[in-house]
Amino acid sequence: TKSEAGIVHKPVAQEVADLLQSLGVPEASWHGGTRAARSPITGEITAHVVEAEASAVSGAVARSVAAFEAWRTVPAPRRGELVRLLGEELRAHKTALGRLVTLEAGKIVSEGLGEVQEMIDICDFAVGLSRQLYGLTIASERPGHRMMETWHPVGPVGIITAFNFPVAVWSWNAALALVCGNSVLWKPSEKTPLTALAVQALFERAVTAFGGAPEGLSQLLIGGAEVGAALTDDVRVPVISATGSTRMGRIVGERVARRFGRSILELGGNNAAIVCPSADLDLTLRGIAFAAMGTAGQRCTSLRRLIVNESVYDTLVPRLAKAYASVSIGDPREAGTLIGPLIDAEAYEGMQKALETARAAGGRIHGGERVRADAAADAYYVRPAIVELDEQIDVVKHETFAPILYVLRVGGLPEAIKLHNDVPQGLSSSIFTSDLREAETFVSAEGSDCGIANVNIGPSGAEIGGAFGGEKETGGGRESGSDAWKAYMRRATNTINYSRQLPLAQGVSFDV
Ligand code: UN1
Repeated sequence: TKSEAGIVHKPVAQEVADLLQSLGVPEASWHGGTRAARSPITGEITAHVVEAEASAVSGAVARSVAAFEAWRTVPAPRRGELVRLLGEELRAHKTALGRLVTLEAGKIVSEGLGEVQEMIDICDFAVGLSRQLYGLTIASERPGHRMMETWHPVGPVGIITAFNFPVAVWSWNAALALVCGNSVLWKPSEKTPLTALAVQALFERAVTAFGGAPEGLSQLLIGGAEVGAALTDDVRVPVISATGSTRMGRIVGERVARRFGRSILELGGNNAAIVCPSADLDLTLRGIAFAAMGTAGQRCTSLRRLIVNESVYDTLVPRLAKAYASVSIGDPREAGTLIGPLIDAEAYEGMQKALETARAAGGRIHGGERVRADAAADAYYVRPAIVELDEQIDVVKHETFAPILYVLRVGGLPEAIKLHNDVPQGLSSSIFTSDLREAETFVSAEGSDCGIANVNIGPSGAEIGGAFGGEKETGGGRESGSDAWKAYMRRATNTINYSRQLPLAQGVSFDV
């Protein structure tokens, strides 16, 4: 197909097939199956993937338990070596896997590559971590006693991921879980099975380079909600990490809690930026543009609410509207494109519905219309939308997974922070200011109530080194860096008596 820029692209389905082959994905897994895989670039079907039945989950979990029982005895630094080799495979296949992310999720080329880079980064992090699974030594109140804290592998970890980061989210969980001594079971989004198959193939290559690992150490479960439910309900899976909508997370969280499992939930965000009078407006504009329009507004960290001080509103918002009007929307394979397609028709309809609601409530809308419908009837490209509102109406409090930026005008910082925190979600946030007092207030206990709070950068595009996740309806989970690894292990407190006496704690006497 010939693009607007005159570049001739291979047909999407052909390129997908070539990439799957080059990544070593067995053709039997994506040819002749029951689940159609699509590309949002054209909306066309690219492959037919073989699915797992919900009834197959139990057997997969049994294999995962067996793999865990062997893997947990492998020294952690040696486990790290497998993850290092996975990182090597990802480095070697970065271009191909990044391209597949572009074809299957619709990300622009640099973001597809960036997602694979994020996987490489977490592998590096996990390799270092494999020698740093530190516990504490604790002073005992009893003579001749020592207390310590030991971190042990916990068991199979279930990983449920979303379409928008079809491969990176698995890696944040899997790289940590594996060095922590666990096995993993992955249920990818129904919208992105092909990238999952590719990652599984790369994992298998790493296992071969490693000299073999327990069978079933990392398994892929492609299927619908029933497969996710079977995984979620299985008592042999002590940890379920789920990324996606709050609606999904509420179901998963409740089901896991019912059997006293642990869940790591990474759910909806409704991320805001506050723009203060002293903000560097050039930088602010660029920060907002990437965070709000990048990835076509389909990151959980995407900027959705802009809270602008009245003194800069009339300078900033028209400039922003201009940037929105001229941003390049199109085929994400093309070099100049910044905004690729929405994932599907449902995403498009959700966006239009939110815009209609905002319009009816008096919102002033810039952009938001469908574009390129003639070039690709089954693909959904939109111009990102700005919606100026007088107050934070109900629709603003919901996460619409599309590029809509609601803009609100405020007086001082206290009013801005109040509005900022007045939504059910609590993932990411940011403030643009050159005033130290404002910046520090925003990141203080009285400031942003989110898991991520940034100064002079937008809310999206976090590095892997920090713990990633958020509060309230975002679910409270933390993945990736810092000490997020602790959620993938069980903690044992050990008291060791090296004396010949048996003193009891709290001075209790019990002489028999
Ligand atoms: C997501 O959208 O699910 O901070 C994760 C970011 C990325 C991760 C987004 N590192 O935007």
